[in-house]
Amino acid sequence: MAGKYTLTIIKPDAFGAGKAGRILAHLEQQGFALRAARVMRMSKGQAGEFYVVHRERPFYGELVEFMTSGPCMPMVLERAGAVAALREAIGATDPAEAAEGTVRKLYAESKGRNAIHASDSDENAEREARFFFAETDLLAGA
Ligand code: 3AN
Repeated sequence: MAGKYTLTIIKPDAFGAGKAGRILAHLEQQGFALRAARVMRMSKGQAGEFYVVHRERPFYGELVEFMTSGPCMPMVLERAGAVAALREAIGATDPAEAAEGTVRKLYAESKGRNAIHASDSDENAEREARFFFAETDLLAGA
């Protein structure tokens, strides 16, 4: 996986507002290819485990509540230098600080309801892709 792939999630705010197609089109225009996708509503247990690195942070409970509040859309995307390229394409965590033309500037509401997740390292991209997808899903997209 290293280098070419990253994991993104269109979060419940953006998915529920019907922005998933526009966000995917935006990313495809920036050279990302869709390799795996699903639509699901995360359980509290799944969201808690996915964000376990944040469990000591004051917003952890709010984050788990939000991520389980409706359907979301995890996807594996492929591009050269995928992790760094997607972090740049989504913009800063707080949409008020996100650069013009980034997904969060265009589609996010707030620091908590910020439209999209993107892995922050190759190691986490691999862990997160395997969290949502089976080996056969990943091979099918390769
Ligand atoms: P990013 O998503 O840009 O990597 P992180 O890793 O600092 O940001 O935070 C993970 C997630 O936690 C964010 N996407 C956001 O949904 C949520 N979050 C971060 N900071 C806050 C905050 N101050 N209040 C509420 N939610 C937050």
